[in-house]
Amino acid sequence: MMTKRFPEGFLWGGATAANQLEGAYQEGGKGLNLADVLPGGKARLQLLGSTGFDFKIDQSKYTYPNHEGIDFYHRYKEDIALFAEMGFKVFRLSIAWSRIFPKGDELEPNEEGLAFYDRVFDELHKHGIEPLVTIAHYETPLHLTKEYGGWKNRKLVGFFERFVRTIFTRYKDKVKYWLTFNEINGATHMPLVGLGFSPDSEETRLQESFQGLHHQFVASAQAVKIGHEIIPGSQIGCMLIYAPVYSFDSNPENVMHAKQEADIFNFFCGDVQVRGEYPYFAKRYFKENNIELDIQEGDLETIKEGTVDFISFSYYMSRTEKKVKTPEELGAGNLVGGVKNPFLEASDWGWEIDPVGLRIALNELYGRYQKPLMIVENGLGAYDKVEEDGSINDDYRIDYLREHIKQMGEAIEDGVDLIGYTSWGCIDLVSMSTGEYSKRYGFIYVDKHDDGSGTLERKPKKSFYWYKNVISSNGENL
Ligand code: BGP
Repeated sequence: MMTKRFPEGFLWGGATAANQLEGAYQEGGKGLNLADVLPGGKARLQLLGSTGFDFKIDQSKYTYPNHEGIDFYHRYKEDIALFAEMGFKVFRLSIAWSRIFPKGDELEPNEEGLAFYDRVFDELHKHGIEPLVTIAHYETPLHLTKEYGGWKNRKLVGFFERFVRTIFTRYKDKVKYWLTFNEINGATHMPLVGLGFSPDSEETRLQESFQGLHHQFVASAQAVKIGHEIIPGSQIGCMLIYAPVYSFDSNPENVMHAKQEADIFNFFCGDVQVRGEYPYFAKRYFKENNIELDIQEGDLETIKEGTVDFISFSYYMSRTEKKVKTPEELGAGNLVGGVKNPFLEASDWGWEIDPVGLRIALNELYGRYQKPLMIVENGLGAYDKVEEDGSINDDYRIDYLREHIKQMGEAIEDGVDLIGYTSWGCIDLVSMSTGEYSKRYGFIYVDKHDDGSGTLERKPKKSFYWYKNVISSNGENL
């Protein structure tokens, strides 16, 4: 299919996060972080939204796949060479905060950690691949969680500032594109990974989460300001988890409910980070949910001064909402909530597949903010099978990606300024929500399994060659 829609210089690539691929969780002076205490398997899903988690590692009961990841820490050269073979223009990775500041509150950084990312960035540049760095991707140093209560505590703003100053200064000649907090608006759903704490109770969840978010808004705005000072020409973005919200039907009550859910979930954080102000609907929402924020002098000015240069987001699914849900409908929707959409099929993990929703997302975001957009996560988590001849024929993944990329082309024709696309988990890695290896997203297969077995050998899947062709034709050959 010929589209000719993608602009010259479009940033095609893939996305990852340190905790899901590096492994080497105690090497190079790294301290423990939040991901290191998350068990593998379905037990994790319950934990993510739970209250009162104790942050202990119990190897007699659970496995901890993030400890080994896919050993990118030692194999990054091989992996980057494979990304280069696909023609990646950009590679999204995160810097594990606890490699740089093992406890998070030290005054001096850990040189071994800094040197590791130097090697990775140098390797990327050797292959002409631009790094896109997430500063915080669900990796709060564990000490900051245990000692300070995570992002609820104002002190983290200062610790984070030291972290960003350190990495901006160190990598100023190597990294131009930065993202502050991964999926910042997922925080109220999953405070554990987003904010580095487990709420005291259901009653206090929103109060604690929005206070934590306020601290992240200030920290993010400070990071934008500092980044622009230290790295002239740097592009610093926010990162949202975006799921367009549909009304289940044309009942105005449901339409209004869907709109309010969209406001709170999709736009709240974006409004703060892009427009530099709390949204107009925040006041009533805070009042009705008994949320009282401790906002200190200068915070609102900082937020106003530190607005982002572009908006990045993850897109996996849409969400269908109804004001009153029957018991059968409750929990029948996606990870992000809602009810089942009768028009959509779902992945093996129940995530509804909705390519048109991506065009809607792009139009909604661009319509509201008029800032360049980048899709920094999208993809299909699926079970893959290695055939007897060693091939992996992941046509389902190709179909999924093709349909989403077509809708990106449509959105560009609609007038949306889309600058890049990094598909999630370009190499198989540990799943965030379920801690499984078997939920695979990659163009590159990694021989590693949920029971811990496997050689870690890398192997291109059929989608590897397909994506290579997509990139070399700048999105024309789908
Ligand atoms: C996003 C996270 C990623 C990632 C992805 C896929 O929410 O930013 O870290 O893993 O979702 O989710 P999962 O790994 O649970 O399939």
